[in-house]
Amino acid sequence: MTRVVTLGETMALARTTEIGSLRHAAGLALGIGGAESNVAVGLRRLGVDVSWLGRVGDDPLGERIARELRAEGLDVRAIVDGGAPTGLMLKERPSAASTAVHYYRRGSAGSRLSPSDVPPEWIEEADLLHVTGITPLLSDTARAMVLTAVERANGAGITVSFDVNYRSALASPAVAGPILREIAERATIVFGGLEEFALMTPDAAESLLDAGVAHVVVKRGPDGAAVVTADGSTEAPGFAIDPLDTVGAGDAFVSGYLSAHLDGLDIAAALVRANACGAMACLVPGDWEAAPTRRDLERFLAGGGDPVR
Ligand code: KDG
Repeated sequence: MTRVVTLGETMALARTTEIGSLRHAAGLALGIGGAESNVAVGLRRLGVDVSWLGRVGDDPLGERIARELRAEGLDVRAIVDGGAPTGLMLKERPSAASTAVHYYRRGSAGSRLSPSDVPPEWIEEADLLHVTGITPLLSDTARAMVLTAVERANGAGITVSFDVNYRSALASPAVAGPILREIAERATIVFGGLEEFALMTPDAAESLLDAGVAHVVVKRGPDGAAVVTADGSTEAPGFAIDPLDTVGAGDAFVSGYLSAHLDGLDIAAALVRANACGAMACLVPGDWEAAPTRRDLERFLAGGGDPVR
């Protein structure tokens, strides 16, 4: 049975293959990326059955997204939209220490997602719905779809996971704050960085708990993470690594946390798994490619940087 369902825009992703501005880059590597599908792949690699729903253009990039996600073992509901292209994201590393992302997604197929795209019972039959704050900022119909999905999950008593994932290129803080807050208040588990929580409300942890959120998970990047629940706060440090590409680390963290939650682990153990997944995602270029399997994870947690023979 599908345990987790998630929905949102996945784009083609072209990244420069060397350090240096896109102005001069000679080479681009083509892949795919989308916060929700990144989480879906991360969960699948950890052994969770996942279904992903999105819209892609009637073009080779859309086919690539569907093929790639299917190859990862997801149940893929890719609606082919003949009226709009697959969105594109370009990623450059202007210097060894910086990454910049450029979106070509306005009017994309993914931004045309709407409530009627979500099949009957698809959410109601799952254990957990995962959504992010990216898709609701793409368009009015995409926002309506996310809200409808969350309401359906609430109605069926399904756990709702929400990663705030604020993208300033999509909406100003003043516009995004209330939209993200509306979803957060209906979620069971909310993930975000401190600034993202501040965007929704100054006393986010307290007021979200009052609204019924069970886990407020604060991601602190290299410094680890903390979880606030009605019973108090639990913290865990990050893992010391030499990061190569931090984009997608938050999604891997979410996969680790949710898989541990579904496994019934306690919060302290879930945080260790989440932090390890986040750290591992930074070791390889690409937004999701380095998401670990259970075996990778065990080796990493055992401290294994040794060659595999
Ligand atoms: O979390 C990583 C994402 O940023 C990336 O894969 C693409 O969904 C994406 C976005 O909107 O930035």
